[in-house]
Amino acid sequence: MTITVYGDSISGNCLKVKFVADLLGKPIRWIETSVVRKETRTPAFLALNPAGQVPLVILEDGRPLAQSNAIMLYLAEGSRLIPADAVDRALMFQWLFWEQYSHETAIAVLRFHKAYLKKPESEIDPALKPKCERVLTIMNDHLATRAYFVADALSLADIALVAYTRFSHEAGLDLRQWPHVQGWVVRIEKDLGLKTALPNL
Ligand SMILES: N[C@@H](CCC(=O)N[C@@H](CS)C(=O)NCC(=O)O)C(=O)O
Repeated sequence: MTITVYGDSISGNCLKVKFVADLLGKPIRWIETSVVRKETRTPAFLALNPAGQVPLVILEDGRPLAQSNAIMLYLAEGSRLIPADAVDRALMFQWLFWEQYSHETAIAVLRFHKAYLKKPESEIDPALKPKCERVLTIMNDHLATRAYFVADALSLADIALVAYTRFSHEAGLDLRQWPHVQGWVVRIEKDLGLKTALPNL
């Protein structure tokens, strides 16, 4: 049976689910659910996910599952996207947790405020931009000597991290300042069969 994905196509968290499903050849039924139009806050949606957030999937047996990284882990179980070695797998989790705690809360939030809520600079938390810059510097330093985040191969760590990094320009960040990150974004997009989202490439 096909799983159903409630997702918003502007959301990196939701696109992570589509990237993994497409890469592994798993069919999904996508139900477009707009965050901006508050379709995640209707009584019908809240009955499925009380957190009022996408992505949300309805699994083959009817159980709902939320949280983008949990959904990716479910879809990728037993695949090459999860390292077999225990330490490499733990390192993948390290980056997945960091992505949710430090990366998504900076780049995705700044992008949403600027590109979708169209907030003037004066209404945006001034701490967000330096936080994004620190995140990109950590990634750039890591990628200076590596093509992928973990174990020299594409893993869920790359997919989670690329989801919003490829839209950094929409948060007012120019990836030319972080050249290893820029090169890695293009590499991962290619691995995922995506046209680059980066401007001027
Ligand atoms: N940690 C969650 C974050 C989910 C999330 O923030 N979803 C946003 C879209 S990217 C949303 O549904 N926002 C609607 C709302 O909070 O009302 C995940 O990774 O799935």
